[in-house]
Amino acid sequence: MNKVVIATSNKHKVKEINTFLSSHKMDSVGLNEFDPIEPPVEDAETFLGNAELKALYYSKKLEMTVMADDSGLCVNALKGAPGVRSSRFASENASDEENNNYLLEQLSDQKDRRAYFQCVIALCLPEAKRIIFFVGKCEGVILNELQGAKGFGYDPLFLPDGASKTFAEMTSQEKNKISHRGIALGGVEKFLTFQF
Ligand code: ITT
Repeated sequence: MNKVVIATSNKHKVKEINTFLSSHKMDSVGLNEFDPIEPPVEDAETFLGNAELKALYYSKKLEMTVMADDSGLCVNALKGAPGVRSSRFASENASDEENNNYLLEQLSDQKDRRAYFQCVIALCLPEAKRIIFFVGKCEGVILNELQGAKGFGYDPLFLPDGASKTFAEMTSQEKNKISHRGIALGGVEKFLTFQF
């Protein structure tokens, strides 16, 4: 297997994926090592649809094996929102801080704080004309206030089941052990290191 392109423009995802791949001795390259590519419009209604469109888009442009991640937070009391709209929950170009504050507002009178993160990784193998999906889910609760300064997105509000600290209080290694992304990456690793 040649190098895998990590096809995301989110530097926090790159960090988590690189942490995982380097500790599993797998070779990867980021989009920053190529001429700039305009990101695709993510207009699918599911994580799987968006992961697929990103993987196909970058694999066509680069003609290499490409891995794309689509992920987000699904909150029970909000009927699964923000879901695929996680990065633009408060508004189209919202910051993480605005999204977190908006989420707290939406949940201000809610007793049910259960939520989960979902991740779909699409691996596109151009030479085999195949696309393979890997999924990961992490369940937990949304806290009443931000806790921790690491990570990104909704990490400071998310306390995973069985953990004593939020994702934003964990190192990338700690987060990868239990996170939606870490679980999906475990599937990618098993697949890529399988001896055909
Ligand atoms: P790419 O499409 O280029 O990969 P993106 O940031 O737009 O980058 P997504 O469309 O998958 O990626 O949106 C992911 C959003 O979901 C992200 O901005 C966060 O708000 C949230 N999210 C996903 N995984 C997360 C995690 O591990 N921790 C916290 N928030 C996360």
